[in-house]
Amino acid sequence: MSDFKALAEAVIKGDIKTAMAETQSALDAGSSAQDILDRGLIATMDEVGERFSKGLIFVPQMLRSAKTMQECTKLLQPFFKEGDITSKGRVLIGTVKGDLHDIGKNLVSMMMEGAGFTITDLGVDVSPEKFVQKAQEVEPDIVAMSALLSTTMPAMPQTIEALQKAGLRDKVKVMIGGAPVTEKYAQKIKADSYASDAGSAVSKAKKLLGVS
Ligand code: B12
Repeated sequence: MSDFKALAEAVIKGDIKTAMAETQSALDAGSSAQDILDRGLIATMDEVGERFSKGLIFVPQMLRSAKTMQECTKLLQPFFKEGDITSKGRVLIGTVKGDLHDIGKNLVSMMMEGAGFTITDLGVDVSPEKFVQKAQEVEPDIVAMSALLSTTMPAMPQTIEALQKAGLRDKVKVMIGGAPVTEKYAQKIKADSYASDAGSAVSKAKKLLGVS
């Protein structure tokens, strides 16, 4: 992370102006958007999480760092577009009930949109009923769920069950992710796919739908 030290410090401090200027100057200096995202921003959010675990910072600081990261991400967004493409499929995405973390979910949406998927983003704290209701409306190819808390992960199988009860389970592929989620958990709850990051979410989504 050493190349992005000033950016990391600004994200940790929640200094939006400096962090955005550092992101822009890294782009101007030729760093790739992917590298800035992975080594500059996501790695720093891990550091923020560790500081929170150790009691060195609290929720307001974590929130400020999150806001700073999100503003920097907006500068990177144009670099993740794959060019002129027809829709590769429809994705309905949301952070599950009880969970307010949306940075990872937003990155997945952004990368998928850039790769040509049509995204309907339900936001955060999305109940199983809401997923079902919107799935009936937009008829997605993929229902994608994000969870960052071990306490909210059970909302994933609850949503899958709700899709099943509504007669939708055979019509959609279910994809899950988020820091505490694992491949093993995906298998256990009978999700169709799991991805550990936004880049592999795109390749796995393409694989699920058999598109390139
Ligand atoms: C920022 C943050 C917050 C912010 C969120 C702001 C926002 N708009 O998102 C705020 C301050 C609101 C917050 C609140 C809380 N948080 Co918090 N938070 C974090 C922090 C520091 C960073 C999360 C993040 O954005 N990471 C960066 C993104 C890019 O990574 P990501 O989300 O993992 O996403 C990537 C992959 O997982 C994957 N992915 C994600 N979603 C999906 C979905 C699909 C379909 C796929 C395929 C892939 C995928 O792709 C993404 C991109 O590569 C983490 C620490 C950490 N290291 O995760 C703690 C952390 C998640 N929080 C934690 C806790 C405890 C809380 C609170 C309970 C604190 C409190 N006492 O109030 C509350 C809960 C609020 C709630 N009900 O949700 C714990 C969770 C512990 C656990 N395992 O349950 C963590 C791990 C911190 C810690 N070390 O203790 N938090």
